[in-house]
Amino acid sequence: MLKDKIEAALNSQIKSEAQSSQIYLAMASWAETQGLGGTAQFLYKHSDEERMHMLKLVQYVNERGGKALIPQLEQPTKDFNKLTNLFQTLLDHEVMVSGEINDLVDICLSEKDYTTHNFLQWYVAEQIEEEALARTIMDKLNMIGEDKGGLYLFDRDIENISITTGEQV
Ligand code: OFO
Repeated sequence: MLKDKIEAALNSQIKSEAQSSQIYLAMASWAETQGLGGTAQFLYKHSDEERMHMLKLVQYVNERGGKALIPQLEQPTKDFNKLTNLFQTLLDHEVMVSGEINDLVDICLSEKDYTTHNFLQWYVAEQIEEEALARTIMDKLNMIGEDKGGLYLFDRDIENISITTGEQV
């Protein structure tokens, strides 16, 4: 059985993962309208990935005798201006989520909930991957700058980057 404090913290993370999915969906849609088809596909996959993070939490809370709350979400920004802004926002967002996961781990330790602590290790590893991938993408974009040919190749190649491993497939 989950302690109330753990249940509340997990429910708050459910909202955060759902909001991440929504934000990346808005980014994907913006990229699609800019003719950045590869970037759009990458972000659609990223949005799905975040929904999966949310679902894992929903099912875990319910399995442990808690009640998962399906949250109301805020409308994400719809204009990202340019690719570097978009991916910087994504990187900042992932850094924030990593902080949330760390706080959750901390709560589990202070409440001596080692089962949830164990469950969260998957999220800890996932955040390392997602942050690293977002940093690699930002490095590439900073290198390309305003070069149109470079941006064309970036958009073509990003479609084949796997979100979970960050590897080219
Ligand atoms: Fe759920 O990993 Fe990104 O936010």
